[in-house]
Amino acid sequence: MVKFVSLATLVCALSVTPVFAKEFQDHDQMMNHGDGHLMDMDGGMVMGQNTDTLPGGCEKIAATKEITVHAGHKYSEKFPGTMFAFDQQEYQFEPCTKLTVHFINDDEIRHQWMMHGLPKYLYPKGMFHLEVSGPGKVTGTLILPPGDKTYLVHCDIAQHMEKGMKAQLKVGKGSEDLPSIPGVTAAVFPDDYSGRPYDPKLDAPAPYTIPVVAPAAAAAKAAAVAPASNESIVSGVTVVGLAIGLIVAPLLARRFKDMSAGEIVATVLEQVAQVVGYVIQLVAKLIKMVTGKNVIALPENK
Ligand SMILES: [Cu+2]
Repeated sequence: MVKFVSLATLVCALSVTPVFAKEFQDHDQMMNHGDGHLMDMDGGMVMGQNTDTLPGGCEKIAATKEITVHAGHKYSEKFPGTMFAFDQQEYQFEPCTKLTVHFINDDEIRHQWMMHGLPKYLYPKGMFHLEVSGPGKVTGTLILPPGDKTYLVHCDIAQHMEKGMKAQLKVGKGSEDLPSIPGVTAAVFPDDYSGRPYDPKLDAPAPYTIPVVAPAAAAAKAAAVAPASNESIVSGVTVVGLAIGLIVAPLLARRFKDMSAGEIVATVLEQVAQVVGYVIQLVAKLIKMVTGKNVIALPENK
C-alpha cells in the first residue's frame, strides 16, 4: 500500500511538472557588426540593414513605412498541406520606400523573413534578412529600390518555404506573381488527396524551358557551319558577333528592365569588377603554375 501511494505521488508530481517554454524575447540589444549586420547570441539577427543609403535611381525616400510580420505554425492552418506560414503573404510598397519590419516569431523554433533579389551593390548577396530563434522579435530597416519588381520573401530553414513560409513583396506594380504563395498563387506541386498512386508521367511538373531567340540561334548555327570567307563582306566573325548580340540583348533587356540609369551603371560596374577580379585570379594562377611561386607572398605559418 505504501509502495502504491508513493508511486501515485511520484506520478502526480511528474504529471504536474510544467514544461517551461522559452520566454518571448525582444532582441533589441543586438551587436552591430557593420555593413548592416546585427546579431546577438540569443538567436536574433539582422542582415542587409540599410537605414540611410539611397538605392541608385531614388532621388529621395518616397515614404516611410513600418510593418509587423508574424511567423508561425498557427498561420498555416488556413492553407491545407502547409506547416508554416507568415501571417501575411503579400506586401506592396511604393518604390524608394524606407521600410522597417518588425519580425515576430511565434514558434519555439527558428524562423526567418528573408528578402531576395535586391541590388547587390547595396545589399550583400542581394538579401535583406531577419531571423529569430524561438519566440521573440527583431527589427530591421531597408530602403526599397526603384522600379516595378516582385521580391521573394521566405524562410530559408530547410523545408519551411516548401511547407508554406513564402510570400511576395511588390515594389510599385511588381513585375510578376511568384508561384506557390499560399492563398495567392497556384502551387507548382499541388497537393493531391485523391489517393491515386503517384504516376511519374502524369505528376511530373511542367518542364521549365528557357525561351530561345530563334533567328539568332539559327544565325549562330549557320555561322558555325558555314566556312568563314575573307572575301565576303559579312565575315563569319561578324555573324557570330551579331548572333551573340541578338541572344544577349533580350537577356540584358530583361535584366535591366525597370532599372534606372543609375542602377544599370552600378550593376554593370559591379559585374565588370567581378570579371576583372576573376581575370586577376586567373593570371595569378597561371603565373603560379609557370613559376611555382605565389605572386603575392603569403604569410608563413608559424
Ligand atoms: Cu521558418
